[in-house]
Amino acid sequence: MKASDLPMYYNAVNILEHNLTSRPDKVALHTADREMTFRQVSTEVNQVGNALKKLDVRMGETVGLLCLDCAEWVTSFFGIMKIGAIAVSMNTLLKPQEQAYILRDSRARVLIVHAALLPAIEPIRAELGFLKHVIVVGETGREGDLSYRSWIGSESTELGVAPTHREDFCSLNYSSGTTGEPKGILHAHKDYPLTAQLWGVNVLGLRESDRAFGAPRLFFTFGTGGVLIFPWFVGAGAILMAAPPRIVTNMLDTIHRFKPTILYNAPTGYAAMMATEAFNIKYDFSSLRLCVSAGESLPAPIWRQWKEKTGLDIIDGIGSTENYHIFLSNRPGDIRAGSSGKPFPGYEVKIVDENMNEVARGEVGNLLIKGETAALSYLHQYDRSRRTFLGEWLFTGDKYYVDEDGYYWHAGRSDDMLKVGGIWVSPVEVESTLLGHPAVLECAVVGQGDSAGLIKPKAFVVLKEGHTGSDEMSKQLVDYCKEQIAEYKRPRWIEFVAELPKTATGKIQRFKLRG
Ligand code: 3UK
Repeated sequence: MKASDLPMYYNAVNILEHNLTSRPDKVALHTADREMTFRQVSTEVNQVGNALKKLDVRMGETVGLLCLDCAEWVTSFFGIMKIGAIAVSMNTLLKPQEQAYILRDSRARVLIVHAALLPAIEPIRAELGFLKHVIVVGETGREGDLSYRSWIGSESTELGVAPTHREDFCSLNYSSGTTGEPKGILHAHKDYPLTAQLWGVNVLGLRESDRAFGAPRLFFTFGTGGVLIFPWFVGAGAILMAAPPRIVTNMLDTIHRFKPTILYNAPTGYAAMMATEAFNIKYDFSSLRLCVSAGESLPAPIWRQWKEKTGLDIIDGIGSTENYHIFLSNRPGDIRAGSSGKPFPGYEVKIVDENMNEVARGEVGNLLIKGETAALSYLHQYDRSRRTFLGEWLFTGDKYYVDEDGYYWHAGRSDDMLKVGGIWVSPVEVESTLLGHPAVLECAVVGQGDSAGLIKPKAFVVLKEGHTGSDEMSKQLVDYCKEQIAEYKRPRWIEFVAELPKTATGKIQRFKLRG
């Protein structure tokens, strides 16, 4: 499928509405408080769209969406898209000042916010000159704010779709950079069906009978695509959970109750489930047929332990907000544990050196990708855009190499790679080795200068329950690494910590650990 296969005037609300002819009464959304059919969702989407128009929201304008993963996130998102506006999918875990940056940068005039998240907005409202209307999902806190239910209550359930061009923008996500302000990334209507077809259908093999569930939240494109867009593209169901996925029993309870067939998570999420006593006995996993991991590389030991305990394969694929979703992936029936799999039709990839020349097979270099779903730039960030969006190619910032069989292996971020004794060491490889040790729950390896000022690997380790950090344990771990990988790659220091710093989306923030 190519972008040019879509009608020139296309609106991604089609991903919801194509279901109205074939399966209007099928349950489209399963949530703890309500179930909605495709018809019911569509009716409410129309009401949201009409209500937004009454607030004078026009094509091309942004609407902030700061909501837990509940039905209102979905109806708002599609309502915004359907009238040709741009949904700003806001990260629910950010602090007020970060939300203020996003609302200012995106210039949202209307904000739809969940009552539970009002505390992140209240302290900054006075600073937000552009923000005129606040719609609250739940009880309103303040005079002048509108409550979502009464806001849409008297609106017509009929709404024509805006004549958007397939290349018009429909969503804006802010990607938590490792340093600096978050980067606003605009995606177009075309990116939704394309990613759904290219990876969701062609690689993952989604079908109508599936039900998707995951820890990645709807504000993150890994979650929006995986849990909502791709399932609806094929008429499958979506399971939403408003409760925080970092509490692992929330995940387990939801799997048990709603019986998903597809599960999305980051590697740390899979590790957390497995660290729960008898998780696969106490909770019913029998509905699952496939699991997906992304966000960071999935170490082979986690892949193997999960397979052993659940019998399920995890499909690891690398994606990014810049590309909307996964562009390099393992696939059912063709998995190499620990790798990111292989390229698939729709995306080209290449690995280049500092001079943009392709490196030899087996050598580590910078991963570039080319495909029709890449964003065009970062909003208001000219310099960073020019370093990332290189014409047809997207500079991912990831280091990769290809093995003899054509599988791609992540070797850290451009800025995470370590030169130790003049030789590249991938912190990811050291981490993945340590994770093979039975006492290690999680770990992160960063570069630290030694007494001579030379960079060496240092490991921060979270131990599993029942193990304690000690000199003896450090020695055991280092010896273990020496056994498993080249000796120069071993960590020179081990620090035991209770937890690792992570981004809102669950990625370990190695930069915070660098000395
Ligand atoms: C890293 C991975 C190794 C990599 C994402 C799937 O993570 C997503 O988007 P972000 O913009 O981050 C992108 C960066 O994260 N990464 C992601 N997946 C993997 N590294 N193996 C992986 N499987 O550094 C990449 O450049 O937050 C993932 C779908 C949609 C997404 N937005």
